[in-house]
Amino acid sequence: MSRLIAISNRVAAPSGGKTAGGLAVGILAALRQSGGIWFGWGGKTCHGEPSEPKLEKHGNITFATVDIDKADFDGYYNDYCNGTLWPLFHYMLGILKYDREAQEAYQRVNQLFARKLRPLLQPDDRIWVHDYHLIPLAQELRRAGAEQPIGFFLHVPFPSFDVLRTLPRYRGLLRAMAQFDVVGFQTRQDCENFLGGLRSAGLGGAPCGDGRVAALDRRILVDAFPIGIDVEEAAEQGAASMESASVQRLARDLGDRELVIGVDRLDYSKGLPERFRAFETLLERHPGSRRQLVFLQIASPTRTGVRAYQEIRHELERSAGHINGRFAEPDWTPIRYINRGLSRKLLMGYFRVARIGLVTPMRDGMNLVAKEFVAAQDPADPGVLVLSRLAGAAAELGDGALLVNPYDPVGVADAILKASEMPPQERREKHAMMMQVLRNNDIHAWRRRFIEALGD
Ligand code: ADQ
Repeated sequence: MSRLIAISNRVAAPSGGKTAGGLAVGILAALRQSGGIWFGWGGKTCHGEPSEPKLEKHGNITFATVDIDKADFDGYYNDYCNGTLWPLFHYMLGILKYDREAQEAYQRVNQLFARKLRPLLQPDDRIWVHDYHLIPLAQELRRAGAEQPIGFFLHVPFPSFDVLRTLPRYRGLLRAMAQFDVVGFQTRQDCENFLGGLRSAGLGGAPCGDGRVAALDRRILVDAFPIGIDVEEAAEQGAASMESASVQRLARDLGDRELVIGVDRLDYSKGLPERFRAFETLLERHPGSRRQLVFLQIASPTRTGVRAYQEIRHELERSAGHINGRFAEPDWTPIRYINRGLSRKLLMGYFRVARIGLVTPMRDGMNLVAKEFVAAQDPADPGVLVLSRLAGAAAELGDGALLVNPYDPVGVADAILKASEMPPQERREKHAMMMQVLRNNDIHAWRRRFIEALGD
C-alpha cells in the first residue's frame, strides 16, 4: 500500500491521543494504516527563509513541521485565511477584508509548503490536503514537478457563485481547486456550489461520464465526504465521566433544573450572540421556563490576533451580564459563561448531564459538537439536539434534531421550550435515529472513503 502524505495548516502534537480532536483522530488513523508523513506549520515564526522541516518519527508516521516567516504568517493566516476566506466561506460579507498583499503572502506560504514538502515525496505517495489554508498547494506542487494523486478536503462550507465572486480574483481560487484530483466537501450542497462556480466562471464543471467532471483541461472527482466522529469513544467518555467529581458537582448543583449546553470555539460564525438573544427571548416570552433552565456556554478563545474575534468576546461578556442582571434570582443564574477550553472527557460528561444541546451556527461546514453531544447521551434518557439548519450536520441529523434558523430568536426559543417538554419516548426515538446515522458514517468511514477516492 502506498504512503499517505497528509498536509494541514497545523500538525497535531505527535503525542496525539489525549488532546487530539476529531480531525486529528481521522488523519492519524489514516496515517497509521498506510504509514506516511503529516506535514504542516509547527507553530513558530522566523525571519526570512525558514530552515528545513523538523522531522519527528513516531512508529510509521513522520511529523514534518516548518516555520513560517513572521510577516508572511500575518498576511497568510490572520489576514487572508481568517480575515478573507473564513468570512467569505461563511457568508459573512459584512466583515470580509481583502488585501492583495495578504493574498500574495497566502500564495507564498503555499509555495513554501510545496518547496519544503517536495523533497520528502516518493513517486507512489498519495497526498491529502486539508482546508482553506492550502487551496493553492496542488498548483504549487505541480509546478514543483509533483505528479502524485492529490486530494483536497474542505472542512468549511463552499459558497454559492454569487457570494464567491465578491472575492477579487476568485477565478484564481477555482483554478487552483481544479488542480486537485479529488475535491471533497462536507455536503452535497457544497459540491453543487463548487460545480456551479466552475460553470459560471467558464472553467468547466460538466460531467465526463465516468463520475468525474471536466475542469480546465483536467478530470476531477468532486464529492461529499461528511466528516464523522469516533462515536464509541464519545459514548464511552460520556458514560465514564459521570463518575468525575466535577460532572457530579454540576449535576448536584442543577438539582431538578435542566441544563442547556453550548460548546464552541469563540467564533462569530457559531452564532453565540444570537444564541444568547434567543435564550433571553425564551425567558421573556415564557416566564415558566425561568428558574427551570440553566444555560451553560463554554467558548474557547481562538484567533485572538484577529479584530473580529476580540470584538465578539466583549459582545458576549456584555450580553451574558445583561441577561443575568435582568433575570437572575438570588438562587438562580440563567447563563453560566465559561471563556476557555475544557478537556474532551469533561465536555462529554457535561453533554450527558444536559437535557438540551444548543448548536446554532450562522453557517458551519459540519459541526462536530452536534455529533459529540448526541453520542455522549445516555440512550435510556437522552437529551435533545437543537440544531441550526445552516450547519452541514443538519443534512445528516435533520430527522432526529429540532432544526432551527439561528437568525430567528423566537424560533430558537420555541425549539428550546419544545425540547425541554419532549416526552422520554420521543427523545429516545430521535436519539436512536441519530446514533444510527453517526455509526454508519463515523470518522473511520470518512477517512476510508476519502482514501479510496484518492486511489490505492
Ligand atoms: P470547527 O469550526 O473548529 O471545525 P467543530 O466542528 O465544532 O468546529 O469542531 C470543534 C471541535 O473542538 C469539537 O471536537 C469540539 O468538541 C471541540 N471544542 C469546541 N469548543 C471547545 C471548548 N470550548 N473546549 C474544548 N473543546 C472544544 C471545522 C469546521 C467545522 C467542521 C470541522 C471538522 O468549521 O464545520 O465540522 O472543521 O471538519
